[in-house]
Amino acid sequence: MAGRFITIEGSEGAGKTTQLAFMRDFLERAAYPVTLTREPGGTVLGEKLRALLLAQHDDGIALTTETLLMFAARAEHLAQVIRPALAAGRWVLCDRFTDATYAYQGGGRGLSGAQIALLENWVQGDLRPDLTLLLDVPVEIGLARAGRRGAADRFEQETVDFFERVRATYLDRAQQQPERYRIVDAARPVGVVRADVENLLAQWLERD
Ligand code: T5A
Repeated sequence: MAGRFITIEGSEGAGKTTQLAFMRDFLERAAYPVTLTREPGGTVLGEKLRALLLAQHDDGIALTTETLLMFAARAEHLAQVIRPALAAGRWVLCDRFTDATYAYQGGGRGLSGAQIALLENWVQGDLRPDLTLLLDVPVEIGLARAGRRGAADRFEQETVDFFERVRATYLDRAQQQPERYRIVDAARPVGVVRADVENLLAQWLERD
């Protein structure tokens, strides 16, 4: 039986990595085989591309280059990790995926959705996540959380307006695709968010 592909999204400091670890524990307790991974990254080459994407560059990175590097990392991730795991019946939990490209390179930086869709169709074929959890948090709360972690990467140095556009794009996509998306209010304490996420997963498993 083919596995399931679940992604988690949200702007900076929403708590994706924290909740993903709880989701893995929840699914493993229910005896599902889980592969936990992230984007950009998840493979040896992808992690190198991630380092390039998050680092500061004196001359910046052109938007086309940034987008193609995200999809290059994604193509490798799909080939090396995601497709083999799904084919083996594993449940893939991925920290960000192509919705992040729509939110950051699209909403944040202004690349058209049509151009992103071209790359999405080329790189992914018809593969899309089965379920996407959007951890929604006001920008200032998320940035304050991320800021407590240490030096800001290239994306974290963007303006509040940029992250407002990222958040609005995520919410818009979630409203347009209610079958795939679940929105979680991630401004609440970790344990409360965790309980919500686990309830949503349990409901989704029942109807799956
Ligand atoms: N990107 C990515 C693109 O531009 N395009 C793309 O296509 C893709 C795939 C790296 C960057 O790449 C960009 C977007 C990103 O800027 P990333 O590493 O996933 O991607 O990005 P970050 O959002 O920077 O990851 P963070 O680690 O900041 O955020 P998380 O994972 O959402 O948050 P987490 O769990 O690490 O928590 C952050 C801090 O908050 C605390 C945690 O303990 C931690 O200290 N925390 C809470 N505190 C209070 N209440 C809660 N409910 C909390 N939940 C967590």
